Amino acid sequence: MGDRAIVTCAVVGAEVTREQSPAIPYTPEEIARASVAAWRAGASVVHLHARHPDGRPSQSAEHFREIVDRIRSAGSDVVIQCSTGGAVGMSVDERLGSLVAGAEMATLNLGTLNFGDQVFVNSRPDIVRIAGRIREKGLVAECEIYDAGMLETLRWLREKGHLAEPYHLQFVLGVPGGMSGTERNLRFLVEGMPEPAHWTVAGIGRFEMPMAELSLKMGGHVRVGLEDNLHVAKGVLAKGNEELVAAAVARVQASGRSLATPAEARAILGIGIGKTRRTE
Ligand code: KMH
Ligand code: ZN
Repeated sequence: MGDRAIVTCAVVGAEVTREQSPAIPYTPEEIARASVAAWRAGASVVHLHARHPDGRPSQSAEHFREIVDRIRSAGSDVVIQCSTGGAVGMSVDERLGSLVAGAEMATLNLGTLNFGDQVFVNSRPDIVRIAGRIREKGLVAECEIYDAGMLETLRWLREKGHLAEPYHLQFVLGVPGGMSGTERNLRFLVEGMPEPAHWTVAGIGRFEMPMAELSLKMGGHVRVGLEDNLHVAKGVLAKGNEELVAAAVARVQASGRSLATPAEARAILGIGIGKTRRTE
């Protein structure tokens, strides 16, 4: 399955608003519909955040439960990954609300960084606590890495036994305050992984598609979606997540690799049928 490429769609995030793009989904129904559209376009994993109906970020279990149930009721077998990052300023307790029944993966942010004009706080005790909860719930962790020092935290977590197998890395490049989306940075990070792991890249804003192309060339996977980038071309808003997924799928095809189905993504990422426990 070495040539299979996983496309993840980050459908909404916590920051982007409908004032910036009318395509941003807010309600659980809209987020589920956007997720199913992304899956139909070729995404095998969806990265989920939730919102209150007025657009404010939410990590409420009730919202996540409704999104997950609606995705499954629509007949989609997409891999469901829930954010434990939430939004800047949320407490760890609040952030952990997303780990509901039906989630298969969860993000684990490996450090504190400036996030635009704000600070996204992930102290080492916070990370250990979130990693513990992900492990308890039988979910597969995706470690979010925004800066080189976070690879040292990854190494430390592994040495101390805080991070269970399987885990998977995501390099998030282009957040103002983190490493930028350059070839040099991605190669440096991939070479610095403590041991071989599956990895993917989320290029933020204009870095989205160049990083997707580079990742595909280097053997990595790809994340796109409105959480990371609103545009399909300079000054042209995407009509929906599915347009960004379609652009990523075209790049997978152009790279000579094949698109992983959700079942293949589960096999690659070590998400076992029946292994992921119900969480409530
Ligand atoms: N909203 C960002 C502050 C994650 O999903 O785990 C954090 C974030 C990362 O989006
Ligand atoms: Zn996110």
